[in-house]
Amino acid sequence: MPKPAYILNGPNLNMLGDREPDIYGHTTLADIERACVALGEAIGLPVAFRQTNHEGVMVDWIQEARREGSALILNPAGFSFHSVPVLDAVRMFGGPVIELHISNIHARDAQHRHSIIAAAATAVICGLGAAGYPVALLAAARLLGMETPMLPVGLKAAP
Ligand code: DHK
Repeated sequence: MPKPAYILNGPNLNMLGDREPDIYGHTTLADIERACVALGEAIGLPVAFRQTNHEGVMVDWIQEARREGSALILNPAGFSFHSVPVLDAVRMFGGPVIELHISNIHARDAQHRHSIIAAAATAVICGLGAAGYPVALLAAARLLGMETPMLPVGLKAAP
């Protein structure tokens, strides 16, 4: 069994379902966690799923993921646009990093358009809503060299 994929969520994502549903939808973070844990069990990649509103906690968890995890799927939320500490922690990770946003940040207002974290990510997924999470998990498994029957065999996730 590989080390877990860490799926880490930044500020205000605990409010999913309630929060600006026209942008973020009605799915809660608990719904997303359940779906990811079930998918992880199905494909043989355990999942550690967490959310924090605190920058230092996020840095601690990314460092933990570096020691104890295999891949990092990160929705940095509001940290995306200014957090050098989160960026530095991501740069140290060493394994595949998928940055994830529920909304299409490129189509948002100026404040939500440019993620500084993206420069350190292996891949970025945005605009798929809650479905972006299982897509990211499958992509992480593929980047780890695992066989994921839900993704066509032969299509690589990297060059
Ligand atoms: C979530 C947030 O909280 C925003 O700060 C980001 C991201 C977008 C999302 O789409 O998941 O801009």
